[in-house]
Amino acid sequence: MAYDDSNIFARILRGEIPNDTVAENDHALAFRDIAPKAPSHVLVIPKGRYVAFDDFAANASEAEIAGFMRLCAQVCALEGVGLDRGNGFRAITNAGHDGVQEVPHFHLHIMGGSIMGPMIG
Ligand code: IU
Repeated sequence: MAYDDSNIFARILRGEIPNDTVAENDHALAFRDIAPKAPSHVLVIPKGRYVAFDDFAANASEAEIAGFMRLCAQVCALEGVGLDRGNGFRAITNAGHDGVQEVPHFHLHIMGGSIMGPMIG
């Protein structure tokens, strides 16, 4: 699937749409999900043009992958985000049709602040 530059996260990265940023580095941006499914729900996205997890994992540079993962770690540890309580969290990514991915720019959901429900549903 070709990358679509009109997707909402591409527009957020271009500064066309506001977002509630919690952390950022050269390669990735973390912001609060607009419709949280947990008390704390943050999305981490690469700044590069990657459609989904498999595209990112196959094609991103080592620096992009490291930058993305380090930002995830930062989000989990940040005070005020709600994931740093020592109680754990869930990190998932939806990919493509069967994964019910709504926004075609790779993103990791990091959710916590309460016990998560079943994975399938
Ligand atoms: P998905 O993995 O592509 O299904 O999830 C997309 C998420 O993006 C979903 O949780 C939405 O609430 C979230 N989101 C957002 O944070 N800001 C937006 O403007 C839009 C969707 I559209």
